[in-house]
Amino acid sequence: MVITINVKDYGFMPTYKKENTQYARVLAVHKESYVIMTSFGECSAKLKSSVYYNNSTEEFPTTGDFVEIQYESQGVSLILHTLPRKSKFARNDFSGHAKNFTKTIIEQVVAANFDYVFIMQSLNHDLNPRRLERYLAQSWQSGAIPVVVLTKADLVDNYASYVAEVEKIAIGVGVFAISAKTGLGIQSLSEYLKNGKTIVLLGSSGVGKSSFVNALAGKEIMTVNGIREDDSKGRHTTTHRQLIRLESGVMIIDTPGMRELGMWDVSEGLSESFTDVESYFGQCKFSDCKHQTEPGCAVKSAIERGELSAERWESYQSLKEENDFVENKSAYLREKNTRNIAIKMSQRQIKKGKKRGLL
Ligand SMILES: Nc1nc2c(ncn2[C@@H]2O[C@H](COP(=O)(O)OP(=O)(O)O)[C@@H](O)[C@H]2O)c(=O)[nH]1
Ligand SMILES: [Mg+2]
Repeated sequence: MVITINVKDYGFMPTYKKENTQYARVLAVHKESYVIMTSFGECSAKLKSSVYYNNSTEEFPTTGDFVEIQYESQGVSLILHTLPRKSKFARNDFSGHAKNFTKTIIEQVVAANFDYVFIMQSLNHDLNPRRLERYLAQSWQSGAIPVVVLTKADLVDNYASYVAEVEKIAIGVGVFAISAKTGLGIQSLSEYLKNGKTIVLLGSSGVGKSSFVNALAGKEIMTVNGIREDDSKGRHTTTHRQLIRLESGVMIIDTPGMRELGMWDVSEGLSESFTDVESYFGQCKFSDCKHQTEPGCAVKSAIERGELSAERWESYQSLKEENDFVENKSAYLREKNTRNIAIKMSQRQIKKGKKRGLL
């Protein structure tokens, strides 16, 4: 049986379509080579250099991106253009060798065009409210809808009480406890696991992301715990995909990049995930209240009344501080760079002066 896979099955919904243009979705990125799904099936591709290099503003494709391609039936196809993204996860590149140093935030996009973010933490070890708050802010910022998935529910007696606790900080967000081992709770996620939808998995290594995907697929399609289960085709013939489509038509993105996300600009995401905290801001006596020691501070009195928890307020402040730092960091780096150049120049002047016996 020949299965024709259309790129539409991979969630491609064009708002416009150019004539004689093929579209594809990026399934995986390996340094300079890309695995893409085209109307002719899966194939490998590379960037058209005249488009992507030479000071071009074209965004480099990442896992989940929709791209325009020039399909080559023999050999490697060419990627011609990255289509605008409806959602994305990015991390900051402060390494300094990012080509566009003048941009305020130099971002490296690690996943794109997903509908939901499954924030995964395991109930036995990993559950960490502070990290969850950070993940929530990042997820709102991404443009997709966050869902909290608490894994390994079979390892605790009282998973419902954990769910209730997490619901207090994940305001307006679905919170589910699941077990990949027993299948508990997996069904409750079905409203998200729809044909054509893309889900990105966010969570530390070991929380059970691969096991979850295998439970959804009903077979071992992903490596659990570093042991490659599906090795029937051998390592070099099976391309490791970072975006996979299950038989149900739902797509899952699980990229290594997602495990190394640092903090980046989450200003909007912070407001979305801390609506409870920010709702007090307009109610203070002074409009420029810093919520420190000012009289008539609505935040402080909400904490005193027990309406708002002190931890929640602390998390908000520390994430905000971190966010401001990230926003300022690239400016700081530029400043440091200029300062270093100035120091080097003056050192050179001193050396020259010494040589000439002036100093
Ligand atoms: N008891 C239990 N163990 C699980 C569950 N899900 C995953 N694990 C175990 O947790 C470990 C890490 O799982 P894995 O899926 O590789 O996590 P990943 O790194 O997030 O992809 C493995 O030893 C799994 O067998 C679960 O629901 N219950
Ligand atoms: Mg894994």
